[in-house]
Parts: sequence; structure tokens; C-alpha cells
Amino acid sequence: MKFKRTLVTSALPYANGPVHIGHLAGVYVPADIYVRYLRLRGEEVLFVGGSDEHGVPVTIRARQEGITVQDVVDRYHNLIKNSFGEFGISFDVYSRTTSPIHHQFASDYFRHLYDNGKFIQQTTEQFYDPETQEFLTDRNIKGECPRCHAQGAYGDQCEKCGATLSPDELINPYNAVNGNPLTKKSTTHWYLPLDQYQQWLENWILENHKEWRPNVYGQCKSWLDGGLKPRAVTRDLNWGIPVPVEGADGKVLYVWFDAPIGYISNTKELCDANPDKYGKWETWWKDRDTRLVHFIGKDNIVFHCIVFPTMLKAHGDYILPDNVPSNEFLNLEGDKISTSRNWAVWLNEYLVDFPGKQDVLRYVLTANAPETKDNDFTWSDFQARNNNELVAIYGNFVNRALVLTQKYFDGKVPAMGSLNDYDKATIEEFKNVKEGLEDLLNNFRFRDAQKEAMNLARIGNKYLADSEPWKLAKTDMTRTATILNLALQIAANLSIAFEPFLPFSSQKLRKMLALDHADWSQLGSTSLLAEGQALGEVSLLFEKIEDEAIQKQLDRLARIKAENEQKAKEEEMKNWHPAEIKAATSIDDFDKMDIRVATVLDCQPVKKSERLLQFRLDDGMGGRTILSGIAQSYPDPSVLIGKQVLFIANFPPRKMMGIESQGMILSAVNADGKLVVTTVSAAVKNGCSVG
Ligand code: B3M
Ligand code: ZN
Repeated sequence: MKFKRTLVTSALPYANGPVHIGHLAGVYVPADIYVRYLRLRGEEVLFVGGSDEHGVPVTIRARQEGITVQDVVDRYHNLIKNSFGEFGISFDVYSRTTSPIHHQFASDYFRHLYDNGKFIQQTTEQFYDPETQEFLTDRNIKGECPRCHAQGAYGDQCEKCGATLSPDELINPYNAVNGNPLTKKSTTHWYLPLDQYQQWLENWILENHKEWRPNVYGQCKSWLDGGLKPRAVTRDLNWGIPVPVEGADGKVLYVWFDAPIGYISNTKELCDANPDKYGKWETWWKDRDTRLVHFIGKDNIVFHCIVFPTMLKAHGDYILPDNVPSNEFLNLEGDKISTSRNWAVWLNEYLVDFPGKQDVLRYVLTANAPETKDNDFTWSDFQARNNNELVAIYGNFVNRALVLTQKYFDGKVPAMGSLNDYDKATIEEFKNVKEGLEDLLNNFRFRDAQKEAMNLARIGNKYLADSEPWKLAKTDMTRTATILNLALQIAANLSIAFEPFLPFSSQKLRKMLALDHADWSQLGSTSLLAEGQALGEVSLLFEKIEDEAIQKQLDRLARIKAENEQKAKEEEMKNWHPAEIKAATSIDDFDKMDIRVATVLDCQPVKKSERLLQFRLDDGMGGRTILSGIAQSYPDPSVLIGKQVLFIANFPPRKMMGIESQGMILSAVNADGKLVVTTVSAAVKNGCSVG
């Protein structure tokens, strides 16, 4: 089907913190590449973004920082909007879900579905904090992970092992904010009966959208195969859009209900303010000739492919997404990016450390885009791609072409003479780039597309290196002129090919070439620059990044890692609970254990064992040797020499690592897993019984 126009949306980031490279790589750079490409082709396109300012994450941040929720969203909305602007993410509108227009729009949308009987009402038991008298959302509940037994797992997910959880599964659930234990209380909510749309969704996605990326299609299929259930679209919370129904006091729209409606209300905000430029918002959302494309991260797939389309379908008037190009995740130096653990490269901080290098980050993130699988950002790769690709290939080629033109032709485009076979072959090669690029860009394969653009620079670089105009200049100026003309034409082509990916550098390059605009249809042309045209001032397109700058980033990350480990330990200690008391036993059972006191005469690590310490004890009975698996807790075992310890004297001897162990030393396990040997509170005779 041929569409008349394209509406591109990118996920609305939570205004609970600054944006980082994961956001950029996963959603905003690819969306921006796509939009810039369409605009360059002269297509009608609208790019809609905004901040997601409701939901629990912003309320958690407010509590952490001791400020109001409004302050949080104001601060981060502005910071995020600014970062996107700095990185050239070319939104037509970037608004926010706290805007009055959005509140009204989302409220009306809910009411429309409500009035048309599209919801069902259900009463369920939810976790409740009797002290603060509030229902808790999944994110506000913490407890022990039922899978890996880490403390501090969230009600929806364990960050340690990555398991998806429901709060009911947590062991000893508590209020994440104040540590209060929780009870259950019943509450009533409105649900979108996704089950009633199962058939329709199966047909729409599984039959009619087989072209969606395999990761997206696969996730949808597994949700559908699992059978859809009704989903609550309201919450007990005091931050959000009030549920516009009588008797719903204290309830707000679920953030995932109102946020995607933000795409529509932000479009409306833009169009209502500039009707001449953008037309009616309805044209973008209700006209079947509009193609809707959502750029998102993989954790948002179900909401954009199943929940939101169901909301649109239930309403009835709206178009549905035609594609949902979702990326997987970008990791940072091998670890999952995490806002709460500060494991990220924040865009605002990047710009302080690498001013003017927005395109370098855009380039590296696209080169490593997690399009089909999770990918890793490393600073060494960042440096290598800058130095070996942007500087050594693209920058070097452009610079040589321009500098040689300055040197031999007074900075004016020299005349193209007759072409030899090598010139013709080169032209043939770069003519194909346009088609290749289009094919990849149309299919959201930005990573390969950028590679293709870089290939064009490679072609140029090779052409100059092979043709050696600096040598020919001594003997044959006509030939030199032809080579440099062609090289400059390739440079001009590069400014077009790279425009969607590296907009700042493209603009800079066009300025150097004195080209006033880029037009996609001209890609592949060898007459972009007119003979005799004066070039602009020449400067370096890219600069080398030195080791020190990279080391500074690595040092920062090492510092954060150490801080996080410390914090995790503290958290574990804080949330530790004693183990359950074991089943009742008897004095007879206890009497069977012969526990005694001995003095440590010597204590050494056992060779080749990471775990074992070898104790030599004065047990008052001629001495004995005991091996104990506590080496990790005592990096310097000599601290134990001279201490009196408790041990079990009547365990049968056992050989480990070739040494016979004659009993067991008793240790306590601390909350952080460290073992501490037990001792007596005053000196006693060695060999004394304990009982
Ligand atoms: N704010 C979740 C996220 O940032 C959410 C996206 C909303 S898109 C409508 O991952
Ligand atoms: Zn876990």
C-alpha cells in the first residue's frame, strides 16, 4: 500500500532522569535518521516526541531527591528536551504529558471508551501499606527474589538476575520507600479486555505484519500464544490524570494508558498552533493514507503492538501502526545500563567532556545499533571508530580533496576533463550507493545503511590514494583537475548520504563545499559542484580522540562500579532477615554433638584451594588439625592465631586436598555472606565442652 505521509513517533522517555546513550541508540537516533531521510526525499513527515511525566518512576525520584513531583518532571523534561536538541534529534514537536491539552485529551479518550462499554470493572486484592494508607504499585514493592534470592528485587523485576516478577512472588515484600511490611486490601479498577481482541490481534499482527522485525514479531507472537488477559488501565495513585468517572476518587489513569495517547495529543498541540504548516491533527491520526511508525525499545513492544493498538481499535476512528521498529538493548562496557545505578553515559555529561562531538556519538551508536540483538558500547570502540573511520576515512578523504584544491586551484572547483576507465569505474561504484542506501533505510536497517554511506567515503579515499593527484600536479594539471573535481563531487555526495546520520558534519561539509542544501534525489550525481565555484573555508571534519580522554571515562566507570558494589552490600545488610527457625529438636539430639573450645596455634591457606584454611588447634587433648571453608572471609588468616574457637570434636575425620580434617570449626554467616568464627567471651581451658 502506498501512503501519502508518515507520522513517526519515538517513545516518550520518563522524566525521572537525564537521557543516556541507551535511549539514543535504541530509539531516538534511529527515529531521527529515518525522519531526516524522508524529509530529504521531500516526503510529508511529522516527528512527534515528548516526555512521559506520569507513572511511578517520577514519584520515586521525587522522594529520593526530597522535592515535589512537579519539580522532578520540570527539571528532567527540560534537561531531556535540551539533550535531544543538542544531538540534533529533529522533533517537530516535543511536549509533555502534564500539558493541559494532554490531560484533557487522555481524559476524554478514557471517557469515550468508558461510555461505549469498552472496559470491564474488576475488584482485586492489592498490596497495601496500612501505615501510609496507600496501595503500592509493582515498582514500589521490594523483597527477596524468589529465583536468585537477591534482596531488594522489585515487584515487577529482579535487577540482579533479570527475572520478570509479580509482587505476589516476592519473599517478605515490603514498601520500597519506607521499608514497611505490607498487607492486602481490595480495590476496584477498569480493565481493557485484551482477551476480546485476541483474534483480531492475531490476524492483524501474525497474518498481516509478517514484515515486522523478527524480535518484534516474535515477542508479539509469544504474548498472543500465551493468551491475553484483561489489563488494568487505572491505578490507585495520587500522581497522574484523574479517572473521569464518578466515585473514582484517588484513582488515576495508568501511565501506559495515557502515555501513548500523548503521541496524539502532542500532534494536536502542534497542529492546532500551526494549522497552516501542519494541517489538522486528525489527518495524521485518522486518515488511512497516513503511515504510522513507532520507534521504541524492546521493553515497550507489548504496549505499542498490543495494548495501544487495542485502545485505538476500541475507539474505532484511528489508524494503526504500520511498523514498530524496536531495538534490543545497548549495554555499557558489558553491563546493563541502569539509571538507578548510574551505569550510563549521560548525554548532558558527554557534551561537557566531548563538546561538539555529537556526530561522533551518533555515528558510534548507529554503527553498534542493537538492531537484532543486545549490543555493547565500549569506550575503546568509540575511540577506534572515531579515529579509524571518521577521521582516517571520511575526514581524511574530504580534507585531502579540499586542501589539494586550495593548493593547486586556488580553492575553486577545477574543470572535469575527459574520464579514464578508472574514473568511470569509480563513478559506477558510487552511483550504486543511492539504491543500496534506500533499500536499507526503507527497511529500518540503519546500521548497514551507515556502513554503506561510509563505503562511499572509502571509495573516495581509495580513488584519491590510487590516482595520486599530488604527484600528477607536477606534470599534468588537466588530469589533476579532473581527479579533484571528481573527488569534490564525491565529497558533495557524502554530505547528502551522511545527512540523516551525521547532520552536524554534513552541514559543516556543505559549508566547506559552498553547497547550500542537500537533496536526496541528487545522490549519485557528478555535477553537484559547478566548475569554477569557490569553496568555503576548510577545517577538519573530525578530530582524533586521544587516549587520555578515553581513560578519563574508564576511570569514571570504575569509580561508579566500586560505589555500586559498596551500596549493594549496604542494601543487603539493611534488608537482611534471619532465616526461619528450623523444626523443633530435643536436648538428646543436641547432646550428641560434642562442641568444645580450642586455641588456634596456626592458621594457613591450603595450597591450590580458594576456600580452605588449615587450622592447627590446641584442643587440650594433644592437638588436632581442622580444615574450614572460610578462606574468602579471612584474607589474612594469621589474625585468628591465639584466638579460642568453638569446634565440633566428634565428626568422623575427612580428607580434603590430601589433608585430614578432624572436626568442624563453628562460624556465623553474616548478612553479606562473610563467615565469622565463633569464640568464647572469656578465656577457658582448651578442651572444655560447650553445652
Ligand atoms: N515512558 C517507558 C520507557 O521510557 C515509557 C515509554 C512510553 S511510550 C508511550 O521505557
Ligand atoms: Zn533474582
